[in-house]
Amino acid sequence: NDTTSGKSRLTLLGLGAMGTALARTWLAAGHPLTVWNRTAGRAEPLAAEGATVAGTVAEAVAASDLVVVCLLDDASVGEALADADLRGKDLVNLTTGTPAQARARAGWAEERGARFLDGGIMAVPPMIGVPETGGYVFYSGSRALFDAHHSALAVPAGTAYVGADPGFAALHDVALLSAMTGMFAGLSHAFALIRKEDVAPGDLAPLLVNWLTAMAPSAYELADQLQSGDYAKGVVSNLAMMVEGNSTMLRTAEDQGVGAELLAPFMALMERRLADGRGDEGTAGVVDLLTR
Ligand code: FVH
Repeated sequence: NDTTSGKSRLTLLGLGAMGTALARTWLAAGHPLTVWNRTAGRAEPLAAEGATVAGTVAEAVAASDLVVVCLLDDASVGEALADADLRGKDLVNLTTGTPAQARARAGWAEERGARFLDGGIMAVPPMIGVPETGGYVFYSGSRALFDAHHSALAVPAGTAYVGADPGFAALHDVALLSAMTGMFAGLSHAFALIRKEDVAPGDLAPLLVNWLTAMAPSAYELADQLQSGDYAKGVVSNLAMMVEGNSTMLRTAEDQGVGAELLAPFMALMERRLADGRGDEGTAGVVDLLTR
């Protein structure tokens, strides 16, 4: 802890859009903050706001026990910290990566004498420091590190510790991002369907939001089926009915001059499961087909 402010001192490496947003929240909360960025000019506004700017990574790492890294990707983390002395440090990596990269980075940090915590940020920069937006960070790895620094880690966004396995934060992060990607694909297809019609995208948007919000709790139904092994449990709309509906969606796409490439892969998996005689189930069987 800093003796004057009572707030813990920390170092942040990386002042891109996300790093800068994080830095501002720690400064605003009174945490003594040392920052470093590869392109030094990006640190200047933060110096004016009270950050100490380190000229080198070594200097930045030496300044604090808690070192937070928010760089472009895992390779840039390895590059930036290649020669840093991490002995006795608590390293928190908020750089997006795969679970395998996080596990390897944890081993790498521990070999260098540091405790390691990985983080997956479920927020975009404008959500940082604005609790009402609901942004938060998944953390996994050293529980002792998470507990020791929780008050500082909780400043930019909410925190959710998801386990000692350092890969779990990235796993949860990527699972949520993958679901979001499916939603973006569905939205793209829906807007393409109305593109040449007298329907304003702005009029369709609230209908899409309401419909997707109403359908989102199906995640609970899927989870219950996957956990129980009973893929027909509680099914209201079964696969046989849904595959029939798919042909209407595909015919409409064709009539509207819209490509089916976003819908087709998922529909093909539903048809395979139906062909296996699973017409009374929902879509849980697709998860089995995807699992290699
Ligand atoms: N921005 C977002 O919406 C998302 C939200 C969810 C989480 N992501 C992840 O956060 C990491 C950082 O993202 P960012 O938005 O800050 O990214 P940039 O603005 O592009 O800044 C990149 C920083 O990384 C530095 N950098 C790149 N390569 C190296 C390297 N080899 N050695 C040292 N530093 C490097 C770069 O430095 P510079 O270009 O200014 O010199 C920036 O500081 C990221 O994992 C997102 O996926 C953000």
